[in-house]
Amino acid sequence: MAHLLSTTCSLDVSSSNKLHFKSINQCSTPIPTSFNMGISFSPLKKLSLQSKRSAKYVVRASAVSMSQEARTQNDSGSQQTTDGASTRKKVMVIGGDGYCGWATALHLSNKGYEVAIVDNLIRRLFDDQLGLDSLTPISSIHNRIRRWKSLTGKDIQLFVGDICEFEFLAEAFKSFEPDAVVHFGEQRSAPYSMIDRSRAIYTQHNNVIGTLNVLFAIKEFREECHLVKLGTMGEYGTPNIDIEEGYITITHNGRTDTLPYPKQASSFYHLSKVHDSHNIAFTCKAWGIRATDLNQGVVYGVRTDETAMHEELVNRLDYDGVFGTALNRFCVQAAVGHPLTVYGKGGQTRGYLDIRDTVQCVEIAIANPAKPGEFRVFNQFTEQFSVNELAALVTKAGEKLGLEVKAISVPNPRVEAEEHYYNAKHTKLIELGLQPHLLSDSLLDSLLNFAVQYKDRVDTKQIMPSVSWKKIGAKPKTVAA
Ligand code: NAD
Ligand code: USQ
Repeated sequence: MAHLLSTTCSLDVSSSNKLHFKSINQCSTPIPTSFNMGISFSPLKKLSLQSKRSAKYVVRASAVSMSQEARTQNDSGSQQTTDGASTRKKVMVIGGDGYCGWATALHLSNKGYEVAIVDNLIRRLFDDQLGLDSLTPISSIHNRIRRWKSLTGKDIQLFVGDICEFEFLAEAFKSFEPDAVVHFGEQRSAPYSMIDRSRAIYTQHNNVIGTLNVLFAIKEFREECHLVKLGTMGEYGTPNIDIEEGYITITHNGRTDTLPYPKQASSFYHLSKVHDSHNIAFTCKAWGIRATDLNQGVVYGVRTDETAMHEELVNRLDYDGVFGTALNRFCVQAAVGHPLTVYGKGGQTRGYLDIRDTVQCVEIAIANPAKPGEFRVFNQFTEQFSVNELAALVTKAGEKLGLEVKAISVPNPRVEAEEHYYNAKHTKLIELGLQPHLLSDSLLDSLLNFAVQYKDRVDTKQIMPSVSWKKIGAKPKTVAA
């Protein structure tokens, strides 16, 4: 049986890809000098095998009672009970150790929500397996949470485990009793899902089964719980018509209906999100689940009010060719004097948003829940840019800081349209009160300065893209460190 992992746990994985939690203050993840990623690789299997073998997991909820909590002035996480009393809304953040999830967990905690993080820490293991690292040094999840408590007096509960294991998730649900679940806990890199067959299968299994388990957990244990699911703008692809928010009204042979907007995803990762959306929509209809699918664009930035409070709260920033996303990569490339890597013609246009808006959008979705049975879709981005436009903006900002920046076109490792129409609607979150942080010169300056601050940590070998959409095969991809 899978269990909830306490801060005093001891976890051992006896294989070449080792993950040890030796003590509460020390998390060591030895990187093998070389390994065959395919044959030995199955993060899912390894973690579940581990949970069956080990008797060291214990259940430990670390919440303190409300009276012990230091409340902040900006509390917005409370709700009225039927007898008029005020209680704090409980939000479970699945994937709360990741890039979007960590920033969101702290933001919600700061706003007065009672927060629990659920995460199996697999993202940290991917880095070790591929020999990658965040630009910023990130503390262990335990130290992060302890630091947050010492700075604010606020507790965040931690459940370490895999949501693909229903027993684990069920225990976490029964123990925490969430009013809302924010689900970030997926394998989220398109290139990772295109490395080889085992990564493709892992991605779809992890994402689709994990989400199905969340839906079953809500049905079984918390019927009223609002699911806020992170989807992606990439579910829509790049159609030659305007992209609507989730649904489109079509008249065909004289009859009219409002239907889910057509999906044309372009990686096994993006396809997993499409399947998630269908499963969620179906369970809203069949079981009355209330859900919001946040079709998020590409996120950039690293600082939020909360993560800026202490170096142990600093968020991860990926710049490598597998997990790094466009604008974050370009800023790091500019900082180290690497040419900006525009794939192909650079006309690829996507929706983008500042990570400060990710946390704001999630808060807005939680504060304005979907109705029972409603499958609500919001397009979560604030501006759209082509890759060439991003490169031009970073070049200009870099020159202002005295950096010599140039962009090059590299052969596109992906299969995607490089010149296309793109006009995606994104009004629903604005209508609910989103106040966007738009990409500005000052923001680019600060992002670039941030990248410069950590540039000694950059491994320039990780910058060029290494995963080809066309060359993916069943054969396990071998990587030597
Ligand atoms: P991330 O990889 O940094 O974080 C994901 C977290 O989920 C990790 O901490 C990982 O350990 C955890 N996780 C994965 N599978 C799990 C499982 N089975 N059980 C428990 N925990 C699990 O990713 P991110 O950039 O924070 O993205 C979060 C979500 O937002 C993803 O669903 C992604 O698809 C979506 N999204 C991200 C972006 C972006 O630009 N980063 C843009 C659009 C949508
Ligand atoms: N690109 C370049 N050069 C680079 C990196 C990317 O030209 O160095 C191009 C890509 O080819 C693509 C575009 O920039 O056309 C965006 O790529 P990306 O790597 O920034 O983003 P993507 O792979 O789409 O994935 C990211 C997140 C994913 C999320 C998605 C939102 O990793 O979790 O779902 O953004 S969206 O793009 O809207 O689907």
